Parts: sequence; structure tokens; C-alpha cells
Amino acid sequence: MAKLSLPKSLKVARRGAIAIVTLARPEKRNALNDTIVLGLETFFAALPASVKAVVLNAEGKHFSAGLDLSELKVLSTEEGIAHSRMWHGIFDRIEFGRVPVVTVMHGAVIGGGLELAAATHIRVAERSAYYALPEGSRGIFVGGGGSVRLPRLIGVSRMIDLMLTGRTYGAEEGQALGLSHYLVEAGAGLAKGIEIAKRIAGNSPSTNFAILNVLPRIAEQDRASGYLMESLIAAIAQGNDEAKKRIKAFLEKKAAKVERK
Ligand code: 1HE
Repeated sequence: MAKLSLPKSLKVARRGAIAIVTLARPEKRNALNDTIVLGLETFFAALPASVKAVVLNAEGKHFSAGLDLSELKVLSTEEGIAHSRMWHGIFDRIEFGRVPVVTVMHGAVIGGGLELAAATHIRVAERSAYYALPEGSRGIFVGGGGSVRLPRLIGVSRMIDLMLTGRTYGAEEGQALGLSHYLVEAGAGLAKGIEIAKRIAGNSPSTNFAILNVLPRIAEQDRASGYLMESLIAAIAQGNDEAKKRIKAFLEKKAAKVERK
């Protein structure tokens, strides 16, 4: 990967088709300031085509303490809107990008940190992970797309509870509710995230594109439009050479079966 001008609060490593990006501001519990969020934008915008999946993780005891509150205190209302819209744009580009992102969470996954994780596609939680939206007690509101994404994951009612009461969900609760897809022991998250990312990187790029960009939009459409969109994307996917090659390999018994291990 070409040398990027990234802040030192973001570390990047490459493992074949996988890029690993690490929030590296543990002294501030990976609180998300503009430098990190804009750095994420730079990182995702510059991903070379040879990167087929990304793993996002974090250094230190906590995934992220959310928005860097020391930045917020100086913003006017207008600047606050611009700040939130900036997060929206960057997180949207991650969610509806080319490259699937697997997030590995541990410790505190708070506020904007949870909003960031929710904008990614697969979430692995270590048992230390816990989730909170303390915006209520700080006198603010979610601003990184949380009110749009989180109700789709856990329902409006649970988000209201999180925000009004400041309660936390532990890793097991988060797993049961859909905040994470995989729950692993302490220290095992990164290996699991890389394993999943490698699997994803082996998919056909056009299927991954459809899963990231078309599937969520179908889920937000009326049924008739959804069926129509599905038929179009299914035909495009199965018409391409990659699909033909993979189906032929299966029929010739050269591709893996679907087995439950
Ligand atoms: C911070 C932040 C932060 C820590 N902004 N500086 N988020 C919150 O309300 C969560 C606030 N943070 C915490 O509750 C705790 O820090 C943790 C539970 C995450 C970790 O506790 P601990 O004991 O390991 O660390 P600490 O001693 O509290 O914090 C270490 C340092 O990080 C300390 O700075 P220092 O200079 O005194 O060493 C903290 O001030 C600093 N720090 N969290 C700024 N968030 C797009 S809208 C989204 C809105 C939100 O995300 S609201 C949620 C904000």
C-alpha cells in the first residue's frame, strides 16, 4: 500500500488482501477527534484494488470512548451541524464502500465508537466489550449516524433506553441483540477478525459490492421495488465470468461444499 499521510493515531498494516487499520490513541481511550475521523476517510479513499477486506480494531483497553468531548466544547451550532455531517459522509462512505469492514471490539464501545462500529459490516466482540450511549448524561445527542443505524440493529426502543438511562450492555447482551455477530474470548478478536476478513476477501468482488451496496437499500424499499432490484442485481451477478467460473468449479466437484463445522 502506498505510503499514506495518516495521523499517528491510526496505524495501518497489510496482510495479503487484508488491510488492518488500528485506532491508536489509547491514552485518550481512542476518543474520536477530527484527526482520526479524517484519517479514516483518507485511509478508505486510498485503498488499492488489491485490498479486498479491512479489519478495524483498536489499541489499549478500550475500543473507543466515542467523540472526543474536548473538541465539542468549542463548536457553535452551525459548526456542530457541519461536524456531524462530516461524520455522516465519512461513515456512509465506509458503509457503502467497495470493501467489507470487520470491526474487532473490546472494552468500552461508547457513543461515536459504537456509531463507527455500526457503520461497518461485521462486528466481532471480545468478552470485555460493553456498549453505551452516554449522550443523554452529557447533554448531547448522537451525531455520527447512530440514530439511523442503531435502531436498525437493536430497535428504537432499546436505543431510547440506552440513551435515557445511560445503561450499558455487556458483550453477551450485545451478541444476543445483534451489536456483534461473533463473540470471542479476550485477546482472540483480531485473529477472528482476520480469519473472517480473509474469507470475505475470497468472495467475488461483484457479490461483495451487491451485499454492501444493494442489499441494505433493498431492505429499505417497498417489496415490489425490492424484488425488481433483486432480480436485476442477481442477473448482473450471475452473468459475470467470476460466477460462471465458481459455479463450474462446484459442478466439477472442485469447490468447497457448504458444511457445518
Ligand atoms: C476522553 C474521552 C472522550 C476519555 N473525549 N477525552 N464519551 C463518553 O462520554 C465516554 C467518556 N469516557 C469514559 O467514560 C472513560 O474514559 C472510559 C470508560 C472510556 C475509560 O475509562 P478509563 O478509566 O480507562 O480512562 P479515563 O481516565 O477516564 O480517560 C483517560 C483519558 O482519556 C483522560 O484524559 P487525561 O488527559 O486525564 O489522561 C480522559 O479525559 C480521556 N478521555 N474519554 C475526550 N470521549 C458524533 S456524536 C457522538 C457522541 C458521543 O460519542 S458521546 C460519548 C462520549
